[in-house]
Amino acid sequence: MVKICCIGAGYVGGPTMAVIALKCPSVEVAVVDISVARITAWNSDVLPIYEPGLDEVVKQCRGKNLFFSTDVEKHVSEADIIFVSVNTPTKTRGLGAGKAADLTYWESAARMIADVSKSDKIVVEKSTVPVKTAEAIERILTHNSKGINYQILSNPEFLAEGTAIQDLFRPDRVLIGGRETTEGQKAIQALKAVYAHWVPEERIICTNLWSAELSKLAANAFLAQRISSVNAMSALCEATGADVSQVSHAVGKDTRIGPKFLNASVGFGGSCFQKDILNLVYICECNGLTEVANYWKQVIKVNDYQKNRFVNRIVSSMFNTISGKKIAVLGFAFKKDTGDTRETPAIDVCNGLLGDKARLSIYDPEVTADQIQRDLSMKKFDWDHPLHLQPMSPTSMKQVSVVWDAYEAAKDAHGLCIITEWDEFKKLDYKRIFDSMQKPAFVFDGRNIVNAEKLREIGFIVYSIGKPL
Ligand code: UPG
Repeated sequence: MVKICCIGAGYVGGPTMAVIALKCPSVEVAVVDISVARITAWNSDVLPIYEPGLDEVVKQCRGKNLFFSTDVEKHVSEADIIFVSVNTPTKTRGLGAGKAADLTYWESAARMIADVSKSDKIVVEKSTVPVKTAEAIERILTHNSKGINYQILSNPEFLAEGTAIQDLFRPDRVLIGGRETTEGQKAIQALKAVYAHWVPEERIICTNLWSAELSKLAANAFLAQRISSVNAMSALCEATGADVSQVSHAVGKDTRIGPKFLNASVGFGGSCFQKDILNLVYICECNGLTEVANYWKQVIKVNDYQKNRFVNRIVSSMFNTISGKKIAVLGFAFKKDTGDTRETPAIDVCNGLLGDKARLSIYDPEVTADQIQRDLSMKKFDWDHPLHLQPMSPTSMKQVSVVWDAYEAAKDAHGLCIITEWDEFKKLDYKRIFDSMQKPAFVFDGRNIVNAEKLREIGFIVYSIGKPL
């Protein structure tokens, strides 16, 4: 029986291992983490992350061939294949601060593996890491190897939050990078055999280590670039009377471009895009490729511009002052079907509105009040794209309330802004909302999900992204 151990029970490690366990009954999978609270949650009825379909998968395998444990050393030493899925946040100080990935957790995982291993291991990079990380990891592992053979593979994750289980069941591709030696190729085949339980062979791409590492950063950079491109167009649409939905539909019909990731929005968020692009920028700079670095940096700058533009539009359309006015904020997560708020555009938008002294009433179906308060009081790290938006001071904390219902949020509000595209926001009773709001009642749709025409018939003044008024 092949034994797999995954270090890190987060958004990637948890769902990925659960699906491997489900699809490979002959493989024993242990997910380990030093956080007792997190492992306890994975072993309970309330999993630590919200992801459609995840509950069922975990229920089917937990206790059979899927285990969650804090006994990191035992499971690592017993495993044949070790996935490392620890987080790699952006460095906040020192060399490369604001751009480079902080590999502290990775390095300690590698040292621990080297300490406890007694047999040969395949170590798989699952979390996104800068190109050439495998080389450093290899050095740490083999430094004191006691004759143990380590093979490093890069197997980046392409799942998106909210659709993780579907993405894992039917991936566009699985990417496995390894050394071009006989042992390296053998390791690739061993991991390939795991995925081959459910992924068609032609979808499993095998490359060298550096291609696999870089492909992950490249894929995220290309996706984010599409959003920044369409968002840049949305500004031009607003200035000219073009409609960004019509433009992106027309552009996306060109099969060479395709329709995906062309939805204009208040801006992209999430733990990956910004971080990975910053990483790419840093790697380019380290290699003396200033123009290339600046090119990718611009993708992030346009994203910051889009968030600022949204705030400015709210302020200017509400007669240049929102001071003391109540604004309902619908949605706080970085996208629908997740409770994740990392890098969500909601943080910058809310801080921008608070900076202009608005009172906010925030509702998100999956984000807790605690989380929202924490996010809004967090200091945002400025690299060289300083936003005008400052974190909340204790006084502005008082300007925020978090409520558990969209109607409650909208009551007596002057304006309503939609930040996350939750399906339930499409189906709200907008007549009821209009009746409960101050007049004139404004709607700022940061996701283009409401039927603006219908809302205007009710009496709302509606602003969408990149659409004529
Ligand atoms: N977004 C838009 N317009 C679009 C598509 C997305 O504004 O047309 C926004 C979306 O709302 C979100 C952000 O872009 O704020 C990112 O969305 P998405 O890519 O769906 O979510 P993630 O879960 O962050 O997944 C990305 C990659 C995935 C990768 C992961 C971690 O899609 O392949 O594994 O990041 O690296």
